[in-house]
Amino acid sequence: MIDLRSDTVTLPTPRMREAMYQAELGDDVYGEDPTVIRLQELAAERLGKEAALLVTSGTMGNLVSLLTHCGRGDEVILGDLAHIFLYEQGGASALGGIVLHTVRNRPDGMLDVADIEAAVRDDNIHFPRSRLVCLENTHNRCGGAVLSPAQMHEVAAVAHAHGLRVHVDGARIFNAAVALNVPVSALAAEADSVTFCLSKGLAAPVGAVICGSAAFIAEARRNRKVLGGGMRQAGVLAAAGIVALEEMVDRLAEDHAHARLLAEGMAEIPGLEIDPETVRTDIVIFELTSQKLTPAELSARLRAEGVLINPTEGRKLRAVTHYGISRADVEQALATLRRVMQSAA
Ligand code: TLP
Repeated sequence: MIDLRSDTVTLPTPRMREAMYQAELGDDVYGEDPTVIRLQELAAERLGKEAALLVTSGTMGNLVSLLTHCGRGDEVILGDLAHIFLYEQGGASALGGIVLHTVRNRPDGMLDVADIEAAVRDDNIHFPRSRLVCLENTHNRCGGAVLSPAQMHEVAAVAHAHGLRVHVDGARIFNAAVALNVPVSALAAEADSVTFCLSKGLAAPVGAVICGSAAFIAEARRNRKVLGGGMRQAGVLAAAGIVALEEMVDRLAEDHAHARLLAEGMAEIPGLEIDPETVRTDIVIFELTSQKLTPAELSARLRAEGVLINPTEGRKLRAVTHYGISRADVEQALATLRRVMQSAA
């Protein structure tokens, strides 16, 4: 199977498995797991923050961050295509009583600062209190779109001017840094908190890390615990995370090149539409313009031929390249797509 459903399907590298086997362990709820401590220090250093906290998933990282920034009835301003809004069960509202106030997401993943300013509430007894602005970098539903340090600055400046904090869902922030050729700390500089995932393109089996000030992380640790996310000998997981940060960041450029190749090939196939120029990282969202079959049917036919690509919304499908996908896999996936589309024509 050529599995292009997500970069979450990556398996740990041999070096990760070895590091997991060798990992020095302790009870992390007591703060005594040396490998977790090492991962958290490394993550904080890479992101340019004071402290960091290992959590089980990107979803938990975002939820813990929102619970830490906001009280019940407080409001978060975020894009209407944000993962936090679309794909996290509204957890911040369900569990934290937090109000999600969406503004339009531009196709390039950016939010208009005028929309953010218009969404900020005045001090009025009738209104929820605006507390936080969330950005997503790279942006999943916007096809892996990348926000530059200047764009992050633009949003952070407006948020901070109104006394709001900024959280970055940086599930794939290392992809953004590699695509832009900037240090990841440049993308995190003005954020009050950032979550990034170890278990996507970086190929670790489990985990995400929240980075922020020491005071913020101390409070986040309490919120992680109440959600049941206090892990004990988590160093077995953190060991793979350390390898992910030390060895798997630079190679993301390969995934980006493969995604571009895939998009260029798709652009040549009648019945499919994509502008390869918009593909900057590992995510390729393309449109099935042929009415001869539905995205679900195309996905099923591809599966029967050994290629996994999931529909997203409307007539769109998403393919994601990763550590488990070679250039030959991309070529084979394209040949299969061409054949399936031709037989449907
Ligand atoms: N995204 C997954 C699915 O949930 C759609 C994927 O396959 O892309 N933020 C962003 C931007 C994400 O793309 C994801 C995962 C998360 C947060 C949540 O991470 P996990 O899956 O670790 O909870």
